[in-house]
Amino acid sequence: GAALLLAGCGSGQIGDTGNGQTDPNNKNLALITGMRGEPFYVSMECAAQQEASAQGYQLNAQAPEKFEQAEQSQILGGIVSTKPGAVIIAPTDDKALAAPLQQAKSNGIQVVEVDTALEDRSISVTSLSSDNYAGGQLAAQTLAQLVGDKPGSVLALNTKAGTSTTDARAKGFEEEIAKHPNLKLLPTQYTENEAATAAQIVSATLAANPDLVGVFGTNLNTGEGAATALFNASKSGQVQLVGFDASPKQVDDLRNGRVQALIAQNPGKIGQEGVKRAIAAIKGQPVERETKTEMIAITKDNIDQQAQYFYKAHC
Ligand code: T6T
Repeated sequence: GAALLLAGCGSGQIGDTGNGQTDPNNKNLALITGMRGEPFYVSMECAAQQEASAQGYQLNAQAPEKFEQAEQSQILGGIVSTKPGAVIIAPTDDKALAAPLQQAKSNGIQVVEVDTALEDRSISVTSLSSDNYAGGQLAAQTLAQLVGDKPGSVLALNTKAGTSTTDARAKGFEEEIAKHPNLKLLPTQYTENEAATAAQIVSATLAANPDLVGVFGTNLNTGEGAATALFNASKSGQVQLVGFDASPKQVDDLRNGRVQALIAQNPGKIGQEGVKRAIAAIKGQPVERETKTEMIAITKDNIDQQAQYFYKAHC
């Protein structure tokens, strides 16, 4: 492996520009989100498009059909061959996307991470996301407050192992729940980012643990699936459900009592800032290495004041 890599170095690999330099006048940007048509990424993309056109840049936005690294890598490969000045990307796996993104970088393409990030911090020029660990802690505090002193079991639903954001949320949640002795944390389970899988896991957990008092869904699909399962078991409002994100369905579920709290992110801000950073990086200007955008806990009590945090299903 190593010898092959060395042999290929600087000697005209596919798509190689030869010098690894970014043309400061390149006006083409690419945005690769984690999944097509999903409101978190739709909100990010709408804001990114707006910022790009305001600054006179073209933004080519693409996404895999599912939150899936193989398809995302393929899309990235296609985009690298079009030589944009920067690729703004939400990597769907914190390791698998490292090699193709390193390849992009070697081709003179600035890499900007939005939402998710690689474990290897040396490839991107900047990373923008919520403070996901803190978001998990906030979810645990919110859940503990909703449950009160009642003793019982609590379940966290993660998505896919290797997703930087939801891994950090699950960790923050687990470490914070440990501070509440009345709450017994069940082993965290993975939904593969499928609502139906989340629903199955919640149904099975209810059957096996009649003392279940709380569930945390670490992202949109996972929380939506958990809400469905609790509703079908007539447990809405008895088992407290804290979700992450604020899709139209999640907001409806909060209003109609199928969900008790949502930790909302600001995907529009991430998309807009991502474009600004990408443009600055193309021009060779300094950019902040890492920035955390705000989150907020939305409950029935404050929902009417938080409409600016609701995600969009389309621009
Ligand atoms: O929660 C967001 C995002 O932050 C996460 O990285 C992946 O899932 C979402 O896109 C929601 O589906």
